[in-house]
Amino acid sequence: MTSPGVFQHADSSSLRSCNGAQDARQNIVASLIILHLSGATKKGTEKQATSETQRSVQCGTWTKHADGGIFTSPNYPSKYPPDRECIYIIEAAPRQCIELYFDEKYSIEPSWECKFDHIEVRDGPFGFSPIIGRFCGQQNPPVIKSSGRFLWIKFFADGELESMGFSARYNFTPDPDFKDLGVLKPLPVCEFETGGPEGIVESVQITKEGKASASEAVDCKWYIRAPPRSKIYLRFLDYEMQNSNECKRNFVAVYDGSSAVEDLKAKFCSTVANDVMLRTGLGVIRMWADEGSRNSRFQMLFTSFQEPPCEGNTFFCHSNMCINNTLVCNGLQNCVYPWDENHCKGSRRSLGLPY
Ligand SMILES: [Ca+2]
Ligand SMILES: [Ca+2]
Repeated sequence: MTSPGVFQHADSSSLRSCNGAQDARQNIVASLIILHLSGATKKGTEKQATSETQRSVQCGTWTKHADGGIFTSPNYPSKYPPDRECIYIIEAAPRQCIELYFDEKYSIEPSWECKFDHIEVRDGPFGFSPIIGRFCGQQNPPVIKSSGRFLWIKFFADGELESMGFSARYNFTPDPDFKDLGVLKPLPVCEFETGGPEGIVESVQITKEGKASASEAVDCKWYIRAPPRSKIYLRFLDYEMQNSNECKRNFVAVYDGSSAVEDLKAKFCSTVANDVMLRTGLGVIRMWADEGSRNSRFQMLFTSFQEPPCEGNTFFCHSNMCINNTLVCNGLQNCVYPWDENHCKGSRRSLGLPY
């Protein structure tokens, strides 16, 4: 199976769902997120791409195109520069998959198992998602199909010997896992805003606040804003997915800093969900549930905290958290360990008092 310059770990089972989905190719809105501007382009904007190529020097900037198209290695079709690592993430709309083609002129410094320059493609949104293949040399990679809504692509160039690079084209196809469900109906708008020293976000808000009926598929987001200079700690009080381990049908995701895919911090769809410590003061909780998963539920306590040294009106959690004094002995565990609820003598009024 392995030919020189094409070092593949293709797991056919993980790619099963998008095979045979070539029919009914639709022009679906989705986005390409590029961690590196060099050579980034899309259909019909090649001139703009040239100026982008000249302007950007290092990897690390995100950009998004709503209508898809193509992207290339830096300076393509001229030689790519040395010492580059560029991450591209392609995101399809719900119930769509991605097809990726490397069908233009292609050349990447060849090496044994592509240990030097290479393209690495993974089936998901992360650098730890299942690997589809690693490619280098003169032979174009094969057509690549995602099993879900994301592909993660890394282009790596080491310090010496450069080549022409690649130009990749992508489009979207319906996910056959959902073919019996037909076209996804437009989802109801479902967003919540909250904040303060603590609070609870929970799935029952969806129907209680009239965002969706109990039989509609939902894609809901809760935006949690901490006070200035604070970060957010999230603790699950309740969590159960109706269709456990079927992440395409139901999940709860946590984003840290924005609701963009690059800020995705954790995604839960199995039988357990872990507490999450955010690095920023903006947390986004997202719940996706299809029509047959509306019994999926979660309840989450958020606590805003500052880093020590703790100021006057805050309580030291004995971990790296200072929480608002009002959260001591309030009946909810706000600290990672229940220091704020110890020695309370069963009374909220013991706040600050010695026994
Ligand atoms: Ca090289
Ligand atoms: Ca508490």
